[in-house]
Amino acid sequence: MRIAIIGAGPSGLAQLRAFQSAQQLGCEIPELVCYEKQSDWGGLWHYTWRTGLDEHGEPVHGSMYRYLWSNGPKEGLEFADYSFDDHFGRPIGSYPPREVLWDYIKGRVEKADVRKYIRFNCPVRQVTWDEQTGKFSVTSHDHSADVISTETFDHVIVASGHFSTPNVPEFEGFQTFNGRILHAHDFRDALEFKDKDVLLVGSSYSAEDIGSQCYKYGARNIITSYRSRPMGFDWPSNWEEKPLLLKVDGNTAYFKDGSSRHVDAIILCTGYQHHFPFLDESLRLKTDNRLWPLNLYQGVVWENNPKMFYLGMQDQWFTFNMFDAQAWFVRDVILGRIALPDQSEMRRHSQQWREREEALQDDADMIQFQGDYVRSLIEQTDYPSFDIDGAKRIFLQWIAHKKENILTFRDNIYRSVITGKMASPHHTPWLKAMDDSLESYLATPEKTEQERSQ
Ligand code: FAD
Ligand code: NA7
Repeated sequence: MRIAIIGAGPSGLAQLRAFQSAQQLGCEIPELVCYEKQSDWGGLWHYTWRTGLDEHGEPVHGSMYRYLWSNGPKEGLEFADYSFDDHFGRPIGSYPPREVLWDYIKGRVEKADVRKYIRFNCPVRQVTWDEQTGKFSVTSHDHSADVISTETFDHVIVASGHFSTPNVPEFEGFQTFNGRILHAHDFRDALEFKDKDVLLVGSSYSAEDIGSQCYKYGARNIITSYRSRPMGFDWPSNWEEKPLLLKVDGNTAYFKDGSSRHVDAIILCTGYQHHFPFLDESLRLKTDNRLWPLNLYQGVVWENNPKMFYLGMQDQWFTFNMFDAQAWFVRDVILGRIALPDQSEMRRHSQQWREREEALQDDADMIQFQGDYVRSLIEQTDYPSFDIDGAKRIFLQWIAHKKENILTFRDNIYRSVITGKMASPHHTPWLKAMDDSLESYLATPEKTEQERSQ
């Protein structure tokens, strides 16, 4: 049996680790081929300075930026089979920078020795299903050898992420705006906006975090413009929230409430599209960014052809641990340990989750919902069980800490639901921590003081 996994980000790596853990326990596993279009693993957590097209002319996958720190507590995403303490050998803060999380992701899969399954610089171009043979054809472009080839597989697992293809609306006057307009996907370095008046369109994670980066690195004024509702945090004096942008004229932006402001740059924090240009129409998931996309039984099995699976396609409160729960479930379906019901039962089951999703009122409901989903998956496999209610409580504390102060919430620490141990406060408050490197983050307070005096 041959399995194709598309993408070696946290989701694809969870799938490799899931199979390897079964093998470790003596199970014979199928042949695994993981296609990865980037030159290294870690998905979005593998930072790139590039924007637009990559070195091979492929659309750049990366949407992360310099100085990005985890926007949620690490205790909410910790792997149940590989704790932060296992990796770092000591407690660290609760909101580590990107490079630290990338290091953690890599630590588990290096230990599991699964890199050998990955073909890097190898984007998948096309996936088709042959009813006659009951197999998938996967065409990929190996840029290292510059060869396009097609191979057949019994199962395909799509783990290509959904925060890479930007949703880019246009507003009146953009054609003649006297400044830079970019989408969050192409944002890399907040220092570019030092001393500038920056307008961010959108009112979700990207607007909140890129705005905070711009504030931290010296933007003059920040305006965030919302379509549905304001974020409502207690912003610093040079940050204001406005209703939707109507148009720009020269360097003046006009808003729905009749007000206008001077702006030097516009960053569209308007979300991303689920985009699968490599999938045949019959296999293609179509959804917006939400907690329960339809047509995915248990959130992962493609109901129209249950030999195909998707990982990580939901909007995310839980991340790495949810991808693990999904990957273990998919593995067990493939290994024949979990039997799938017929299509009508799969649809009925998904519809029940969708109806529950549609009734969710607030963040607490959403966290509860996704926590219940993760639990329901874990109960069906041997993925190590963990205190999901504890993780949910940490998410609620996180929301409260953000409400208290959006610029200092990252200085809080939480107790791990995996080890039971408390995180350790970072040596420098987030607002003052300008260097986000792994080296600086892991330096002891004494050492950083010493370094500062040198
Ligand atoms: P990705 O990380 O997107 O990985 C998908 C992989 O598939 C990539 O390596 C890509 O190159 C590969 N791929 C895509 N298409 C192809 C193809 N055709 N052929 C071969 N390979 C392909 N989550 C958190 O938990 N905490 C955070 O602080 C956080 N911050 C975020 C900040 C930003 C700006 C963004 C955009 C997301 C953030 N996330 C955060 C959420 C993030 O989506 C997840 O943490 C995680 O990266 C999702 O993993 P994934 O493997 O599903 O997708
Ligand atoms: P999200 O969470 O999908 O949010 C997208 C935001 O963009 C949301 O506020 C939308 O408003 C807004 N939006 C979308 N289209 C428009 C238009 N046409 N006009 C105005 N506003 C619009 O994406 P993010 O990038 O913030 O976060 C995605 C991930 O990246 C997340 O996991 C983070 O960890 C990092 P709405 O509320 O729908 O009216």
